[in-house]
Amino acid sequence: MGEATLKKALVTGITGQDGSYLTEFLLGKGYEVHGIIRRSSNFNTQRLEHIYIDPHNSGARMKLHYGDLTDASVLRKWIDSICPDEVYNLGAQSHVGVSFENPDYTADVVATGALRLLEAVRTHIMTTGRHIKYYQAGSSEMYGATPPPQDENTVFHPRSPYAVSKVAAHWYTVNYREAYGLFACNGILFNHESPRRGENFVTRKITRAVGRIKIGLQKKLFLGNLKASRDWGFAGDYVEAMWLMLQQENPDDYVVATEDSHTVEEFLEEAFGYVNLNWKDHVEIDPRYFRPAEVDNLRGSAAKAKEALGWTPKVSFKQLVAMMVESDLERAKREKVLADNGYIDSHQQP
Ligand code: NDP
Ligand code: GDR
Repeated sequence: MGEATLKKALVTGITGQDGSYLTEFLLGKGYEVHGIIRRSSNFNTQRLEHIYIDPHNSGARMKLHYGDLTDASVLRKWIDSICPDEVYNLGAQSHVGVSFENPDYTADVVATGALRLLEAVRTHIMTTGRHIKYYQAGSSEMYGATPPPQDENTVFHPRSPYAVSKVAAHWYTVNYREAYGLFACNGILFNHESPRRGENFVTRKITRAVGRIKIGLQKKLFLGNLKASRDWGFAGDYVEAMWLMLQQENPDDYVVATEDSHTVEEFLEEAFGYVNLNWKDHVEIDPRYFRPAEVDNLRGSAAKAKEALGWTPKVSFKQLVAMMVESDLERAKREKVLADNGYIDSHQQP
């Protein structure tokens, strides 16, 4: 494919779990991928290292630009100078628990951030006459207190500042589609995990601990509510659904889920059981991790995505847990070598 014909995607949140899988996927499809990254005092591009090619190399098809969803002018600048064909808005303060502690910031990034990006896309289209397709990273958290199964017609009842902000971003997206004819889609994605999942989300927190406990680097794991149920899928499967939404003839909203749900306790059993440990010997409840309002039960119905997009999840719950435990076991083994040789403090828990 010649350079002139490369499709261009702009991804916010490229340094996150989904950003890294989506970038791999889009590069595989022949796209040039532009990502917006935040300035940080430490490098925050670890999840992209394996696909990074120095931009001085003419073969580099992933390009990173500094920006922030709280800064409208920089979003407009990158949309106008990159001229993407597709924009994926994955950037977010994505931790539900943290959103209770930083509600104002969460709303600024998640809700108003989406609005800023939609405005940048709209004004670019208006002034250039070009086409841009927009994907909004919606969440099953928007359903909150509404019982399962949840699909595209289920009433939203958000239970955290994060979820309320995602509902606002959802409706901004619908509004820009209806008001301005934007090709804008909401993916309502249920929880999806991977070995690249942030370490303070419950699945990864558990599998990190399983690896470290098995290898003798840690004894206890402190958790909050074990009774909540989640519909957990594999992030690598879910990014394909994002792309598929933007390849349809018309823009629409889709639930993406496995349709299978498990409690945190069941995740513990599966993860500790995988390495022949009993979670009850290691887990302690710390009320610090309870949330002011909890989402008890999420299980999606992805019939529409299956029918219209031809999408199906490939990785089962058991396979997902095994993938994450195996990866974190290997990581713990490497940490053990460093700890035994005095390079890191083995008592320092992640
Ligand atoms: P992560 O938390 O792993 O990644 C979030 C990304 O957003 C990171 O790249 C982060 O940058 C970036 N970011 C944070 N704040 C800002 C900001 N102010 N400006 C620009 N970028 C910012 O999330 P996931 O990859 O798991 O999720 C991707 C998206 O999908 C999020 O919007 C999330 O809310 C949503 N979602 C996720 C689900 C899941 O189960 N994973 C389910 C449903 C929706 P940095 O690396 O610098 O922190
Ligand atoms: P969630 O994911 O809130 O569903 O949001 P998380 O893994 O944080 O919590 C899942 C459930 O586990 C319970 N829990 C704990 N959670 C954390 N983080 N830490 C703990 O120690 C702990 N103990 C118990 C929680 O109370 C909750 O019930 C994720 C994020 O990726 C969002 O961005 C995304 O929108 C939704 O999934 C779908």
